[in-house]
Amino acid sequence: MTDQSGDDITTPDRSADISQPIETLDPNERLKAGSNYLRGTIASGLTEPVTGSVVDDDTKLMKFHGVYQQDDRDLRDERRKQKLEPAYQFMIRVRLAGGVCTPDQWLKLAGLAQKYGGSSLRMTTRQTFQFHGIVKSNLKTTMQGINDALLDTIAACGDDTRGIMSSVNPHLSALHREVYELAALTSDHVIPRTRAYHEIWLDGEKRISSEPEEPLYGKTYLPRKFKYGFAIPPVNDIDVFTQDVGLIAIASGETLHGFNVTVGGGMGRTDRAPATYPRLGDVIGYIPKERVIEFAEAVLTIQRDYGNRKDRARARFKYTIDDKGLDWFKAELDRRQGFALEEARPFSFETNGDEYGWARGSDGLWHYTLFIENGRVRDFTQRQLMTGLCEIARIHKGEFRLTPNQNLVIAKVAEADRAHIEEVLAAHHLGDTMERSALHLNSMACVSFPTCGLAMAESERYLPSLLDKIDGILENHGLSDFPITTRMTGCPNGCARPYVAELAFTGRAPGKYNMYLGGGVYGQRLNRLYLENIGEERILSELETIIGRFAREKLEDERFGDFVLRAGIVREVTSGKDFNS
Ligand code: SRM
Ligand code: SF4
Repeated sequence: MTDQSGDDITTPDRSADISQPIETLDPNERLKAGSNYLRGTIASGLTEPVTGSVVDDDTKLMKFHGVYQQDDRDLRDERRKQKLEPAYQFMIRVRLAGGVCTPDQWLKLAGLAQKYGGSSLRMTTRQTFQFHGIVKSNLKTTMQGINDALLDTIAACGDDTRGIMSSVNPHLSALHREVYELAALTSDHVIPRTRAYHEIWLDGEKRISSEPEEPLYGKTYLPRKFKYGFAIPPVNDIDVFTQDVGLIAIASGETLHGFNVTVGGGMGRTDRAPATYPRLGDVIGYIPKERVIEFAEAVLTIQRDYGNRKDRARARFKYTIDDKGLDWFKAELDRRQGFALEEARPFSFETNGDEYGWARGSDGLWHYTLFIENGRVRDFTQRQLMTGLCEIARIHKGEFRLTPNQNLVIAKVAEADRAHIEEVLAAHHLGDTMERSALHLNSMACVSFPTCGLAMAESERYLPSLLDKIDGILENHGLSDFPITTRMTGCPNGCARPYVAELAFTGRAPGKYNMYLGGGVYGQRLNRLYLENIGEERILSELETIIGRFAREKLEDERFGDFVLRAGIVREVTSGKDFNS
């Protein structure tokens, strides 16, 4: 079999351990192998005027370039009735390791959103920006605008290494800077090398070279998405145990020594498919900081070579770990990286939430963490988030950091500039967001309707009103403003990392959710399914009873997630496989 460039694709290059003929693998493997390193027919499809969409194969390849084809689901039925094609549009996800951007980049991205993306930017649970609603004719211009902001969207989606996360809170310091820089370096090292991105989106020249185009990935890239995250104890804001690969900083004060490493985390699952489950990563050892890149590359190549390429539902790294076993994995890792892991060092986490308001860093600069409900930046009637944050970007001399909880840190503010920032926050009622209850401040919802093609129930547009009602229950039981980590997703895929929340809801059908209880407050424990497929009335009546008991029986300082286990309301989940039992 040959691809568009005439090369043999029967055996993917560099994937030495894939012995099966490609015909026996998942069709996506054939697509990748035959795509001429992610080019497909994307370039010509963009100029096809008859439809607002691109052909199916190209929608899959575009993901590797950070672009998703979607349609406005609010308009689906109406357009179907009118015999029109769906209202096709595209989502673009920026690659922003560690969520750091400059005020100038903020202004450029906001400008693009205002022009092409419905005047809205979405900050994601992995610390980056998404544009929604970009029509095909504006796609290339928007991608070029992102490039003008000195950013790209390479590997923001697709079967490759996704956006790399890095802890933000509580106090930015030299340690945070060093860890962030390692995260950014790792991201640059593990993204695809194909020139396709530059050729298609930036009109880059086609270069003829005898060098392999994808020395790390080969033609078939990875079996599935692959996620790294760097955490800095005591804050587990990135939910390190949910990452395919986690690195937990081990430091003395501001001096970084290295990282404990975790493997095999992940949230995605499918309802009624017991072979799929969320799993927490295992801490397998320690590496000195100088070894991060070697480690990151070695893990990636193991998944490249041994990940399941026949069944996409079981293609994530967590299943490779469970199927092959941790001992096998560790031996293979040592062999590939050429050094043995050291024994893991002691560490402890206290929270996975954000600390709001002003905090002073070790260098004397100030950082303001602003609550942005579900990461949505636009002008609301009460609060002009888009306008206000752009005004801040115009006067701000430091940087912005997007948090893993969908919030924003206005970082590195000099003492002398604080008052000015506060004035702008007040003028646009942005600080008012901090007056939300602890329940809101500890919540996250995924995007879901109207853009997500996989959504089964509302999430971002619904969670705030549900939280108001739960706040009412807390108040009735004398627990006003009690923090409960609450997360909602519109389907079981887990984009807001619901399976580690104290209280979680995942969409089953319009207005219906599975309800989960018992996650840990620093992301250390999976929760358990409590009730399936229930609507708001039942959710509230169940919570009325459980929160009532919690108010009466809770121990001093006991958190809700711990209480539901102690009280026997749900059984503790002991492993990913146990999640479905
Ligand atoms: Fe996600 C697919 C949104 C973080 C697990 N995710 C999607 C898609 C692209 C739907 C699709 O495939 O058509 C969603 C686009 C919705 C839209 O309209 O924007 C989507 N995921 C998001 C974001 C934007 C949610 C948010 O509200 O912020 C997050 C973007 C992160 C980023 O910047 O890269 C997002 N997704 C996550 C996370 C959380 C994380 O990584 O920390 C997870 C769970 C962790 C994990 O990967 O296990 C996650 N998304 C999924 C899955 C399930 C994967 C699996 O193992 O089964 C899918 C579906 C898939 O890949 O087939 C998915
Ligand atoms: Fe879409 Fe489901 Fe992810 Fe929500 S959890 S954004 S509904 S894929």
